[in-house]
Amino acid sequence: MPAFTDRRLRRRDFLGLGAASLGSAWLMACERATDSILSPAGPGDPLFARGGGAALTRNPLRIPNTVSASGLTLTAAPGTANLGGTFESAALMYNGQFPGPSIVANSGSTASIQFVNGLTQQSITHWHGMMVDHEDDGHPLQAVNAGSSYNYEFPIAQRAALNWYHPHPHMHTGEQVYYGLAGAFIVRDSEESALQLPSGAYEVPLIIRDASFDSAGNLKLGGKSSGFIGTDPLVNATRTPYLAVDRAIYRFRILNGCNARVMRLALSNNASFTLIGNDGGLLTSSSSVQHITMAPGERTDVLVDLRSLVAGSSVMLRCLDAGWDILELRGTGAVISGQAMPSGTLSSITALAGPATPTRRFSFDGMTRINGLIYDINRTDFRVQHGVVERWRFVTNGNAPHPVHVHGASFQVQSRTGGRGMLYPWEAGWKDTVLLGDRETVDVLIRFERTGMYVIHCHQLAHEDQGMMSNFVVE
Ligand SMILES: [Cu+2]
Repeated sequence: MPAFTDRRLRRRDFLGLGAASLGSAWLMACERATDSILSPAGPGDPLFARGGGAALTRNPLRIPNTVSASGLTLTAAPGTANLGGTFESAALMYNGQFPGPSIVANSGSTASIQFVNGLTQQSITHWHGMMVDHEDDGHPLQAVNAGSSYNYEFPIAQRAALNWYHPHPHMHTGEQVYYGLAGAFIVRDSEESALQLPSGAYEVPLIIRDASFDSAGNLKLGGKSSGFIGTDPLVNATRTPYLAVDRAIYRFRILNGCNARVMRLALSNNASFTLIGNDGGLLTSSSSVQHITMAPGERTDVLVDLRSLVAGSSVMLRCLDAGWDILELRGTGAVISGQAMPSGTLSSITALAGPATPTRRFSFDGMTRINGLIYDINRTDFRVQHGVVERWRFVTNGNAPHPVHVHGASFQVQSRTGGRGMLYPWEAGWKDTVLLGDRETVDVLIRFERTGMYVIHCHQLAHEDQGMMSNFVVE
């Protein structure tokens, strides 16, 4: 068993003065929140009153600010989040922001991040999609108590991609993510920058998720074992958002940040997305897709050509399955020149060569088990040799969707039989999360380069919290 305590000890050293230096605000919030992980957000305050049936007023899309991965302190704590316009909610936030700040790092650099747990329960941060050693992965065993902290330091040793960060304490991931703890972790490299993709105001992260609200407008988490399905969409924690867009090509970095909902995204004018990347970064070439299915945890990288969108016209980003207009793209009419859609090869991806028959089989059973076992944080369920390509087969006996997520390595999806019976363009290249539907069998090839304990789990967060997770050791 690797040693976990080292970094927490260093953290406690920090914490001795850390609790004081954090100021009294979150500590007071913690004290108030005796029955809940949330501090009360003043539901009696008229500010929070929300009349039903009000005309739909759209709010400017919130764009999280960016921070460096070097020397970052990331504090999770209760607070009050503005959800656009007059919408406010009690929330859990990283550095007082919902979503958390977008962490940006170059491939080849080093991340040094101090996580401070200002919640009232255990937490730890997982860097979803980041290829890091065990100690930096945010394994549930590394969860730190309220008021404690954890030091991360790891090399950014991977290609450009949109990754993300969120809590990973056993049995509490769902509620902590739901109430606001999530943010983008963007890795850049020279291969990507050479493509001169839209940047600055024309590269927009979209963390899309669902939510429900109580009568005071506060986030409300209902449902348990079957998973949470919310009544409304949130994009970057903005309710009914719009984005003012120029006559330009936009690069949208999309994350499905829902606890359980699978989304099928499309544009209201029936235009296509130009798909250029997914979980693990750029695809080998772009492709036009009219809709994209994304399960919780999955990412896509798309270009949308809005060069003909005149002032006063709008295009809606929609979720077809929910029947939602998620985001209004509202034309300013300003013409931007000098952009071009990429053509030809975006990136070269070496196909993994591995066995034709499964090395291992994982059955995602019901809402709580993998291969018949409920997660035991102290149990190692299997061992994998590093540097060896294995074929993993994912099956289910029902209760899908089960978005299967593996820590410690990316994989390449080989096949889907049964159910939808096919692979989609956004499932090419490198993935770390793949959607397993009812009656489906999905095969992936995977190779681990780092040793240590990691987890495989369902990213339907109620399933994960109820035990649909498994420890394995790469040796
Ligand atoms: Cu599941």
